[in-house]
Amino acid sequence: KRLESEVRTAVEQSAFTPVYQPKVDLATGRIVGAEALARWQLDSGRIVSPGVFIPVAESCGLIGDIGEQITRKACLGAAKWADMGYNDISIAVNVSPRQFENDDLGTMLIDAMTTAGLLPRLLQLEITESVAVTDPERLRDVIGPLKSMGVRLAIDDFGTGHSNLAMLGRLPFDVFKIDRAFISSLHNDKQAPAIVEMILGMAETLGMETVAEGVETDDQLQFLKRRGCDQYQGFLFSPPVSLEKFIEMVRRNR
Ligand code: G
Ligand code: G
Ligand code: NA
Repeated sequence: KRLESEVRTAVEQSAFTPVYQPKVDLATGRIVGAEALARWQLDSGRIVSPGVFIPVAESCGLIGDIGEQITRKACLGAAKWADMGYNDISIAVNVSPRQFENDDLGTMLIDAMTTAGLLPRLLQLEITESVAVTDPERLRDVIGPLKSMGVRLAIDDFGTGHSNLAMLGRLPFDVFKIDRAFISSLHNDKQAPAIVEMILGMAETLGMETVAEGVETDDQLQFLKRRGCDQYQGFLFSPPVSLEKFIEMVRRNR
């Protein structure tokens, strides 16, 4: 209860801000995007991680407000680097399943883009498999208008849910993000390499882009490169960083 009221106050103070984790093209080593990850900045300067506040925000109905703050700030961040000439670097925001219960989600996302002056093709939405599986019609209604503007759609934590090939082919996804659990087991679990290869094969069949999450070692990187994965993110390249640090990283990467 105490935490809930603190989150409520933080929402009013707009204390939630994004940090940016680079996504890197495996073939070229170039930064091609970033994922915006929410952080709660306390008055003391201390940073609270989403593992603490996202579950609370989801249960007390504040996840939409936090999602909106992160999305608006992240769109402004991406519009800033696009204006600096890095206009091929995308921004991905996480959309919680609970946000789909709000009829204004689509309107908010479009407003966040247009207010920031961000090109729709630079915005990517990361959605977990569960939304797609439980209510594909709802997903299509909300996402359809955005998709036709050029916004791209990614399935997050792919491989952990229950979607099947037939369903995936019919849904408007552009990107698979391969769950971190498969990447971290690549070299100490017999099944993980086969599962990752299967996901990459499926993506190729469906014409989807692939992103590996949580890449921490060079062995993992080399495996993914040999198997034709498109992009990766993870501590091996960089943890999530501030907007200033991200732009500096891009500058050095070019
Ligand atoms: O950044 P970190 O690894 O601590 O994030 C932990 C979890 O919180 C991740 O699974 C991530 O998807 C989730 N998360 C981070 N930022 C956001 C956000 O802006 N919205 C939602 N819905 N989830 C987020
Ligand atoms: O599920 P999602 O992709 O939103 O999760 C992002 C979370 O994963 C963030 O909290 C981020 O800090 C964390 N993360 C990013 N890279 C790595 C990594 O290489 N290893 C681990 N263990 N966590 C990572
Ligand atoms: Na994500």
